[in-house]
Amino acid sequence: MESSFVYAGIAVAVVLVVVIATLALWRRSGQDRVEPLAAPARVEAAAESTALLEIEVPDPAAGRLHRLRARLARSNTAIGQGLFALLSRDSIDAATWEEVEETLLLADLGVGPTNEIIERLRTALKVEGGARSADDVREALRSALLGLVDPSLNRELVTRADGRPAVLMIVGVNGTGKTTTTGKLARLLVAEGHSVILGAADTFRAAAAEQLQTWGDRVGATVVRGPEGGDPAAVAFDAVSTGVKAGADTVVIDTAGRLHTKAGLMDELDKVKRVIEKQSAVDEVLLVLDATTGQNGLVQARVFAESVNVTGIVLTKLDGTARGGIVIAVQRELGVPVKLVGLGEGPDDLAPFDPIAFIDALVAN
Ligand SMILES: Nc1nc2c(ncn2[C@@H]2O[C@H](COP(=O)(O)OP(=O)(O)OP(=O)(O)O)[C@@H](O)[C@H]2O)c(=O)[nH]1
Ligand SMILES: [Mg+2]
Repeated sequence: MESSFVYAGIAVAVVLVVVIATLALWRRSGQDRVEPLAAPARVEAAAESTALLEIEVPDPAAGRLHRLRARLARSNTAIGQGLFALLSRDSIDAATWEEVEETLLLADLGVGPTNEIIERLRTALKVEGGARSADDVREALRSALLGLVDPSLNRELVTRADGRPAVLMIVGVNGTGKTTTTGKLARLLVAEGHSVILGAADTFRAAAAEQLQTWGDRVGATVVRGPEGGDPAAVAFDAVSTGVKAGADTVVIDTAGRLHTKAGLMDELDKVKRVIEKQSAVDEVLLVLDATTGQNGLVQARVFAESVNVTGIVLTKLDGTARGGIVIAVQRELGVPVKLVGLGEGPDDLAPFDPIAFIDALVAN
């Protein structure tokens, strides 16, 4: 009898211990669920970094065009001055015309435009008693070049749309300056009062999203990223829906320039575009070309134009070449206008392309 009391006591004690232990464990795990330790640390870190990060105010577009004109002129003096010297000779003989042709070809104008310019110059400078003033020569050169660069083309970028963000895709082969252009463009848009979302759809390279994040942080533009090696179309889609939810003005999508194969890259760009189009039109596809690559850039342009509907060209590194003729050649090749030009590595070294300022810089004294 007595021993059964002892057994019952032990049983009650065991049950009590088990119940208490279970309760204690449940409370602890409950706390873990409600208060993940990392969260407050992350919030603090974010607050700290926001406080440290000073948002920059980029230069307005108008001011920078004026500032960059000098640089544009510098990079192109070789063409302008070379032609001017040739055409100012006392007599322009066949050998001189050949030199003119060579100068134009070396400036990456391409064969067709070169022949056209020579025709125009021959007509404009024909005889007139041999008296060609410096102004006559400059004016003939200016109007021949201006005719080819076609000032009548619409170069306006679509950066706002009705009731949704405008969507811009930045495409091109690796190293041409896509990410840099995306960052500079974000600054240009912020300077004009747009709210901007950036999409890091180059998931091919580890550092790509980080590079874009740095640009975004500097001007306070949200950057939508995905996992490395993830689906670029999914990142682009997320960026656009983030833009829609936030009521942003413009979404700019940076894409990869390098894949295992060229066909793979074109398929991917096509897919990115189609996936975006499930929720929004794509307003601009801007092809980024490196001006220093000359004729090679034209080959690239042709390949891209066959795969995606290119709406504008961004010609980067115009500061690093005396071959500004690519502006004319690439427009001719694609029938698509140059809309922006890159004139340096500085954050505000991107300018809307102004054909008249460009040609004036080319033939300036
Ligand atoms: N001088 C000069 N350099 C430029 C210009 N635009 C871009 N660059 C430089 O070109 C290099 C490549 O630029 P990125 O923007 O990384 O090129 P990307 O096309 O994104 O390259 P991938 O992501 O590898 O395909 C960088 O060192 C830029 O600073 C320009 O207008 N002038
Ligand atoms: Mg890039």
